[in-house]
Parts: sequence; C-alpha cells; structure tokens
Amino acid sequence: MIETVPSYCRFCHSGCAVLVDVEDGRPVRVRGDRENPAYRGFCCIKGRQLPDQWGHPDRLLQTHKRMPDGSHRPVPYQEAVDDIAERLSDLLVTHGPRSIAMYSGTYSIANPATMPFAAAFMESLGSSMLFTSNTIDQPGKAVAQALHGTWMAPPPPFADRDVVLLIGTNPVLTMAGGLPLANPGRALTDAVGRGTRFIVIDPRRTESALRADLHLQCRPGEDVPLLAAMLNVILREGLHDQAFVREHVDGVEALQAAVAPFAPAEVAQRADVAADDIVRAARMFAGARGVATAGTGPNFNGRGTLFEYLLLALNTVCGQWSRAGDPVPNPGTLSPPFPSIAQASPPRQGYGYGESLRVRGIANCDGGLQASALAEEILLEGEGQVRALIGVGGNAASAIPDQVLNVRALEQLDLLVQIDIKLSATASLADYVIAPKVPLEMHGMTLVQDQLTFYGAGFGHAVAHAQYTPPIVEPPAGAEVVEEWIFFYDLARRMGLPLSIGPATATGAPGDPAERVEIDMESRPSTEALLEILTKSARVPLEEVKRHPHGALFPDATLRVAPREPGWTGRLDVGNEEMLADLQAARSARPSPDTSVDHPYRLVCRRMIHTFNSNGQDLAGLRTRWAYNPAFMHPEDLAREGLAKGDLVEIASKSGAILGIVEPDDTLRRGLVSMVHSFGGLPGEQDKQIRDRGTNTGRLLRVDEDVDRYTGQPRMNNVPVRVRAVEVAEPA
Ligand SMILES: Nc1nc2c(c(=O)[nH]1)N[C@H]1C(S)=C(S)[C@@H](COP(=O)(O)OP(=O)(O)OC[C@H]3O[C@@H](n4cnc5c(=O)[nH]c(N)nc54)[C@H](O)[C@@H]3O)O[C@H]1N2
Ligand SMILES: Nc1nc2c(c(=O)[nH]1)N[C@H]1C(S)=C(S)[C@@H](COP(=O)(O)OP(=O)(O)OC[C@H]3O[C@@H](n4cnc5c(=O)[nH]c(N)nc54)[C@H](O)[C@@H]3O)O[C@H]1N2
Ligand code: SF4
Ligand SMILES: [Mo]
Repeated sequence: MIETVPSYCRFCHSGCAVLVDVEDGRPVRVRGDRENPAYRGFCCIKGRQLPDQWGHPDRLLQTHKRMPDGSHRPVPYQEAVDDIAERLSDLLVTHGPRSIAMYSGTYSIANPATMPFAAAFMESLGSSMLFTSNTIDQPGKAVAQALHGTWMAPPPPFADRDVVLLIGTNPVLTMAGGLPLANPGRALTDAVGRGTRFIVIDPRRTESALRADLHLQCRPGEDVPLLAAMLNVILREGLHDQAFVREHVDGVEALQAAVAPFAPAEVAQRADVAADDIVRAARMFAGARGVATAGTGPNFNGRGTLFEYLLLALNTVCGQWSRAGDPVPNPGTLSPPFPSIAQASPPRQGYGYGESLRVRGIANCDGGLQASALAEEILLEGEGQVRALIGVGGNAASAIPDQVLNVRALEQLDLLVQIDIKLSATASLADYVIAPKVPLEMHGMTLVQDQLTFYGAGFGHAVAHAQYTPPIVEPPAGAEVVEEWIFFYDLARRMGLPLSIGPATATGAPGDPAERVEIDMESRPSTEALLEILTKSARVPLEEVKRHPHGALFPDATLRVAPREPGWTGRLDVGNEEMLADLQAARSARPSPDTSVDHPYRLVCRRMIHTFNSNGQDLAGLRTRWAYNPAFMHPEDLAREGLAKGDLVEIASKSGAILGIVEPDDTLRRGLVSMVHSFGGLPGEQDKQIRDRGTNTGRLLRVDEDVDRYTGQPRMNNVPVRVRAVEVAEPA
C-alpha cells in the first residue's frame, strides 16, 4: 500500500514542498507538490533522492566509535554519551571552557531545534568557541550591514522589480539570493515576461545569465572596482535618488570622491569588459526600481566586507528600498513580525568584539567567529588551546580552506565528535560519530526560510510562505539514531549543565534573555514543545500553519511600510572611513601574483545542481553525469594546453596541488578553472580514486592569504593556478 504524504525537502535551504510516497513505512518516491502555491510543483533532482538517502547502505544507523586502527565500530549511543560527557568534563576542569569548540554547518538548520540547543550547550559550558560555516561563506554581508546601517523595510517586492542585478550569484541553480527562494527558475521566467531587466556580472554565462539583458563577463576578482565604477557613473551623472539620499543617507560626498578615480575606461581594462557596458549597467540599474544582490564569487575574494558595503551603497544611493505606504508581501510567517518602517537603523561597529582568537588577532564579528582560524587554534599550544571539537551538520575536514592543515589539526584533537549521517571526511577522523535522524524522520517548520530574508537584500521568499511537517517515516529497522538537539540535551544532562532556549527572532540573532525558557533536565521535552517555544512570538501561530499540510502563503494585504517615526534621526552611512580607505587600497592592489607565468589560470568557484557542498556525492541518482567535480575550462584553453575532455590534470596553486579531470565549458571566459568544492575524501586518500570521488579544491587555498580584515575570511576564489596533464594509473 502506497500512501502519499505532503512534506518539505531539507536537502537545501530552499525547502521545496514535496509529496512523498510511503510504502510499508519506507519512502519510495519524492516529487514536487503542485498544491503548494509558492513552489508550484518544483523539486530538483536532489530532492528526488531523499528515499535513497533514507535507506542508503552507507547511512550510519548507529553511533560509531573510532578504533585504534582508525576504523569505526558501532557502539550503544548511551555509552558514547557517557564517555564524551566524562571527557568533556575533564577538559573543562583541567583546561577550561575555551578548550571545547564547536563547528556547525549546513545541516544544523535542517531541524529548527538543533542550533538553539547547540548554542545553549556552548553557553552553558561557558565556551565562546562556536564556529559556523557562515564565516567561510559570506560573513562580510553582516559586517557591511552593520557599518552601513539597515533600512528597516525590504527592497521593493519581487513582483514590482523592474531591474535585478546579480553579481557572482546563480540563484536559478543555487536557490540563493536575487530571485525568490521558491522555484527561482520559474520566477525568473515570469519576471522576464513582465519586462524585468536582468544584469549579471559573472565570469561565467550562468543558468541565471542566459536571459540577462546585459552580462558583464568580467575577470574574477574585479568586483570592487566594478561597483566603484558604477557608483562613479551614477553619482557623477546625478542618477541617484537625491531626495532619498538627502533624507536618509550620510557620506554621499565622501563616497563620490572615493569612487571618482574609478573611471569606467580604467576599470573596464582591468576587469576586461567593455567600458560602455559598465556605464550601461549603471544607468540601467539606477534608472529603475529593483535590487542588487551578490553571492559567493565576489564574497570569496578577500574583500567581502568592502564589496558588500559598496553593494549596499549602490542599493542605497539608488533608493532601492521600500517607502512608507508600500506593501510588504513577506513580513515573515513563523518568525516574529518585523516592523517595516521607512527609516534607517544607524550603523553599528559590527566587528572586532568578543573573545579574540589567539591566532592572528581575529576577533568576533557580526558574521561569526572565523572558522578558518580553528585549525591554528587547535595546533597552537598553550593556555586556551582548543582540544575538543563537536561538529554538527558541517564537514570541517572538507569545507574549511586548506584541507591539509585542517585535517592535521583535527587529527591532533583530544576528542572529535561528529554528528553525521555518513562517514564523511570529518566523521572518518572522529572519535565518535553520532548518527542523526534524517529530515524525513523529523518534525520540520520553515522558520529558517523566514530568517533568510535578513541575510542580504534580495534573499528569501517573495511572498510570506510557511510549512510544517511531522515526521513522515520512521528510521530503518534496528536503527539507533537521534535528533541533534537530543544529543546536546543528553550530553548536558550527563554533565549537569542547565540549558535554556528562547523564542526565535526575525533575523535569527539571539533574543531577549528574559524570554528564555529553562529546559526541564529531568524529563525531556518533546520536539513539538520546542517548536512551540521557538514560535512563541510568530506572526502566524504554528497551529495555523499546521492547518495547511501542503504549505501555504500567508501574506497580509493590509500591511504597509510605516512612515518614519517622529523624532527618528537614524541615517544610513555610505561614507564609512575605513571602507573608503580600503577602497583606495583596492585600487592599487592586484591579487598577487598577477598574471604570473607560473600560475596562468584562476581557480573560481561554482555550484552544480546535483550536489550540495559535500552532500549527495554518494547517491546513485546524482552520480549519473559526473561522479566527480570536473575542472571546467574554456575549450580554447584546453586546446592550447593540448588537453581533451576527460583528461587527468594536476592543478597546482602556490600552496597545494590536486588532481582534476578537465571538462570543456564554453560558458566560461578564458583563463579560468571553474570547480565545485568539497568533493573527494581526505588528502592522499583519494587521488587514485579521482574519477569516482573527485577532489577537494580547499587544498589549493591558504587560511592566511588576502584575509578580509573585518571577518578573517581568507581568499577562497580567484586563486592563481597552473594546469598540466599527468598520467597516473587509474584503478581498474
Ligand atoms: N574551496 C571552497 N570551499 C568552500 C566553498 C567553496 O565554494 N569553495 N564554499 C563554502 C561555503 S559557501 C559553505 S556554506 C561551506 C559549507 O560547509 P559545511 O556546512 O561544513 O559543509 P557541508 O559539506 O555542507 O557539510 C554537511 C555535513 O553534514 C552531513 N549531513 C548531511 N545530512 C545531514 C543531516 O541530516 N544531519 C546531520 N547532522 N548531518 C548531515 C554531511 O554528511 C556533511 O558531513 O563550505 C565552504 N567552503
Ligand atoms: N545545487 C546547489 N545549490 C547550492 C549549493 C550547492 O552546493 N549546490 N550550495 C549552497 C551554498 S552553501 C551557498 S553559499 C549558495 C551559494 O550560491 P551562489 O552564490 O549562487 O553560488 P555559485 O553557484 O557558486 O555562484 C557563484 C558565482 O560566482 C561566479 N564568480 C566566480 N568568481 C567571481 C568573481 O570574482 N566575481 C564575480 N562577479 N563572479 C564570480 C561564478 O562563476 C558563479 O557563477 O548556494 C547554495 N545552493
Ligand atoms: S531545491 Fe532541491 S534540494 Fe533544495 S529544497 Fe528544493 S528539492 Fe530540495
Ligand atoms: Mo554556503
């Protein structure tokens, strides 16, 4: 008997509404749910593999312990909790709370209770060593928002945007910013049909650029000069929104002076685009209502904060924010109502606070404590050394730049605990691997999709949407798997630590301590009780959302952006002194070395539809085209190097080398090697198996190169590399 159940996919943050066929307790088929008004039946190839993920032979169904020979053996969950608790308690007494760190990544958001419990556990320990994958993603966004100030109302509704500028982001494929979170490909088609104009700045003609009115196929790493040149044109020609700027914005004169040297002709040359196109892009963007959004490409270039600051400045001087009386189609649903007011929340410091790391003086910032410094914190002996790490929903050994350094550090830990569904690169190094439930086995609600709206301008749903799902299948027979929050609960109880969590805030930032609820450490609460606490201040009660099992839109047609409050004096700042000083430095700086003969190509990032970071590489349905991460290069570059599709090459940067398999790609500009990250296994292990597993581009990166001085994020893109054919014996 097959029963069809609505739920939503948590393979990625997009949260597509799906229908799951369940046969005798097993999920057998997943497809998009046409009844859902936001996703309209969309479900990508990854979502369709959820049944395979559930029953995959390599899925961990028991807690595993690492044996002296490096292998892992199943052990009872409680035995592991007892041992981990004892070892953490010892570390706490002997070396203090700072010796215990946590790294949380992608899947820490799959279950809404995971991060609140993970953070509460760290707080109860007294350790501030909580590192998240956001710091190796786009942490500059948060710091830039702090330095610029925030407009307390969103950009114009997606349906009203006449222009969209996408810089180094490919939302049609990644479900990231610039297009609505739900079914972005469809949203793009609809918008093009309405006459919305798309401008794309990207070295690749991406899936999102195919329909663009203007595509600047720039050299990588030139986004700061490009934005400065656009701002220069806009301010010089007076195309900016002068009334808005007068009312709400400081620093425009300083900005204008700072961008004045960025003449389109000069920038066109360094970015290798037509000067006319820079001018056209500036005029097109300033002349219409819309929003500019950026992704990983430009944020990985070592100046993410400055880049995002200029991006905000561009949106701001063009007045691309909603005004009093405008509708607010997405005020959040399961998050608390966030007042939309046509006024500026003034700038804040945004960086350089909290406990400093012992290495390179890196302090906390609004983007989080820098994960790429974690390895050095583990390796540097002395007081405050990190000796234990708990990994939750992330893959530190694969995702953090400089894989060789990270693996060396992880191997040196006294205790590494990883919560993981499989023996990932990190799990294979862990003393204990805690086996979690997969999303289909857990309650879910789309709170994080609400909070995404505040990640950056142009992110999140177009119209308020929410969905709740109960668990729809049980774990496979004989499994002993837990929800991540239960592991933290059990650990805290065993260590005698209290835990408290509070209602979620609209942005995901910590809320009012007074509202926190002490968790009963005698009798464990249900997950549902936790979802109630988290949604206590929700705009739409969870009960109401539950009445729509296929998910639903929850707009409030009466809601309008409120006028500025009487006496409000907050203003946005586009003339931050440090930012403008950095801008001058960026003018003379060329990423070192320039077009060196040693390393004539640039390694740039991209993503593919059939994987999600290190996830999905083991699922048969996602391996049909490529089981590895190809090294995409322009056909002319391949010809010049005497290479053909499928050839094995060595790709070497100044600091490391990997093997790759080349693939012609004429959507790229010349001179690039474009690759997806986080494939392969551990250093050394995978090279013989390259066609089966791919390779890790993180080995070509350093943690201390071109570091963004606000967030500590190193350069992760536009890395000079050389490519040469190699022949190694492939396994039969
Ligand atoms: N060179 C290079 N490096 C990069 C990037 C790049 O473009 N280039 N991108 C960066 C970016 S943007 C990011 S966000 C980071 C990503 O960094 P991470 O979040 O650390 O990486 P993931 O590969 O997503 O790790 C997910 C882990 O969770 C496990 N997992 C899968 N499903 C579940 C589940 O249901 N529950 C639990 N508990 N675990 C699960 C997976 O097996 C895997 O080990 O990588 C960054 N690193
Ligand atoms: N299918 C799938 N979806 C994903 C992911 C995945 O792994 N697979 N990962 C998720 C994660 S963790 C994140 S953070 C988001 C990221 O979402 P996006 O930011 O959309 O990620 P990418 O597709 O890597 O897009 C980066 C783009 O930047 C371009 N680029 C490279 N260098 C430069 C440069 O110097 N300047 C400019 N202007 N462009 C440049 C690349 O060609 C590429 O098109 O995607 C998420 N969604
Ligand atoms: S885009 Fe694909 S992976 Fe992401 S939620 Fe939708 S179906 Fe799942
Ligand atoms: Mo990311």
